[in-house]
Amino acid sequence: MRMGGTKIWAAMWLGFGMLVSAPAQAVILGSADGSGNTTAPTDDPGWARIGMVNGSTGVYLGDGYVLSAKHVDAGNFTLGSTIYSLDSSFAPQYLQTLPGMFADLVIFRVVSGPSMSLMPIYTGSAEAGKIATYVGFGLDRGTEVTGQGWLWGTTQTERWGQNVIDGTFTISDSASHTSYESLVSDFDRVGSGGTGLANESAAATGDSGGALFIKDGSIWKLAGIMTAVTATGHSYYDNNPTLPGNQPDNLYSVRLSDYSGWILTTIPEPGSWALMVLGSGLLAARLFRKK
Ligand SMILES: [Ca+2]
Ligand SMILES: [Ca+2]
Repeated sequence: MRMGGTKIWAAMWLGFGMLVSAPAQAVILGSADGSGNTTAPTDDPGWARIGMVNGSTGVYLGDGYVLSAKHVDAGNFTLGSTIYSLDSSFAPQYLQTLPGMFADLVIFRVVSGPSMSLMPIYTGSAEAGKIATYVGFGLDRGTEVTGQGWLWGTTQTERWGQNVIDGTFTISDSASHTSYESLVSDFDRVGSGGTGLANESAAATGDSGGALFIKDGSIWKLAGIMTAVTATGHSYYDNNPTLPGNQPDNLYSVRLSDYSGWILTTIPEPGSWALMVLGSGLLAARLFRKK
């Protein structure tokens, strides 16, 4: 764990003001006592690919490559009970989205990474309305704030939760040189007339770099990397008790469909990904023409 992590966060995220001001963490559950979902779900999107890096989360893509958030950055990667060393022969890769601006993503490689099939990346544009399964190693749920939600706890656990993808949002902050498209999920209340899913979830510190999976037909794909939440220290389904109704906190994840071309070309010898590279190359070309 690097002590600088917190500082980097503050510098990067305070600039987002009211909308996006804090890092994402362990998945916070809005149901029951919040301590569940610490083993793979029955329909497993990739539980065993989720590990820890620099005190936060990363996703093992296969072939030794790990995808995480830029503000988490590269480091030794713990997957299961094994610590895999950062491979210094492969420079960590970052994606410039505009001149001097970067997506909150990093790809790095570890030494002797486990053999695992390459994780498919979602390349479509129909994320909105789909149910996402989120997996991360962030802080656990803490003390309840009556009628609003929960404070964050102090321990970290791998946990999964779900939420509907409400839409997209452009995150842009010149102070942190960050600009990228995100997928947004709000933290709806579970029960008591709320519309939250049974496993409705938010995220907390330490979930940054964690996975947003969606099922595309019968295939689980990685569609997002958790990066930011509305506010630090709590997950609220109603962050404004003086206004009628619920004003939920949001969770933001990098929208990988916009950057799949970069991911697939950054990883050498993609082999089974060859066909996908062709398709996403077109996407990347379109993206650059727009700028
Ligand atoms: Ca929701
Ligand atoms: Ca309210």
